Amino acid sequence: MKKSLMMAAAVIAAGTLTWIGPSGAVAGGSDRPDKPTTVDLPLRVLGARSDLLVGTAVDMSAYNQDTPYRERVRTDFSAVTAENVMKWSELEPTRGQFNWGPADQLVAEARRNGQQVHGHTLLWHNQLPEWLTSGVASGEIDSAELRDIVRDHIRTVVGHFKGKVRAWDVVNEAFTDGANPVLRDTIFRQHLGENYIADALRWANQADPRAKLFLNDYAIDNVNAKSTAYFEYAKTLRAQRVPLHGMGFQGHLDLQYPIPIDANENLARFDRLGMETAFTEVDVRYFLPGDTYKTAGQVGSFNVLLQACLLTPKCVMFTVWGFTDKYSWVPGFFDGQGEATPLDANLQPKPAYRGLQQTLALGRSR
Ligand code: 9MR
Repeated sequence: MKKSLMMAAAVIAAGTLTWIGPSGAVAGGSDRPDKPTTVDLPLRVLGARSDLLVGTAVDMSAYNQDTPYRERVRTDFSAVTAENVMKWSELEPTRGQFNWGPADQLVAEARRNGQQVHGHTLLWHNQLPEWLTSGVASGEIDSAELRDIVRDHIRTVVGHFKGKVRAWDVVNEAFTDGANPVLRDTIFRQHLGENYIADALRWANQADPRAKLFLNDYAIDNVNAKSTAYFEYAKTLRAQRVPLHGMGFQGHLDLQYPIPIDANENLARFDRLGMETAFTEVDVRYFLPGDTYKTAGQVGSFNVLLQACLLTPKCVMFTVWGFTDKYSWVPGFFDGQGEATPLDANLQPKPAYRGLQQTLALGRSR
């Protein structure tokens, strides 16, 4: 008989039911908790134990018409990102006429709910106002004028939300994909020159010196050519004392591609540069219908990114790009794909949500 079994047998023979484990520890003693740890708590509560903001993108039309949706935003999340209402086309649909309403509402309610706001986004080649793109295309807006317009846009928007937005995605999706990523050939690069990102970061920093300034992109969750291009770029900008404080990894995963198992190593190198890191737009899509394999893949994929964040000391936020399948952007953009978020279309938790709770409950490694 093994020694541990002999010990247990001896205790039972002596008339007690106390279990003495192989290490000699007594159940209920200091190295085994009396009660199982409760993990069925709101994500924001579990994240707070690790100083981690748990965020979601917010769809403001859903927010204003769907009470259970609005309640979930409040109870489960400690950070919010506007899914659309802070983009240029939404904020300034007509030149010089600002539509602050929906973004102001989001910011005010976040403050009331004790949530941080992640600002998304100042410069992006998509969702630009028509007056801007057509003006540049026709030559009516020349390079010098575009520079003034971009500078004023950044100053106006960052200034408007000064002190209320924790961090800004200053430039979104600035690099191309493929084996040799380069700065994307956007109207900003064409007309403001190679240094437009440094200029944008400086303008944003002047408008709100306390806001953390991020670059943000997709397909950079693991170590690859594109994330390495960002790493080198960030190193160069920071060596030039350009105010770049953080790197945002969107985390739009798709189960047909390899899982980014080395996301932790990828984040670690940015962390070593002294930068904040964050997952800013996480979702995990697959081809419908779902099955148990896909469910398992989704649980694992969400967790690989969350674990990478918890393993990275300055990973400040883990944000999902929508928390319910009811309003996700995925089915509208990818034919036949969906179910990419942690709650189903009835706002009921899926296994992916339970997995996030469990990983958050484990906390950061020390
Ligand atoms: O989720 C957003 C969707 O509602 C918009 O129609 C779309 C327009 O381009 O943008 C989506 O959000 C994107 C985000 O702003 C940047 N990264 C990719 C996101 C998904 O496309």
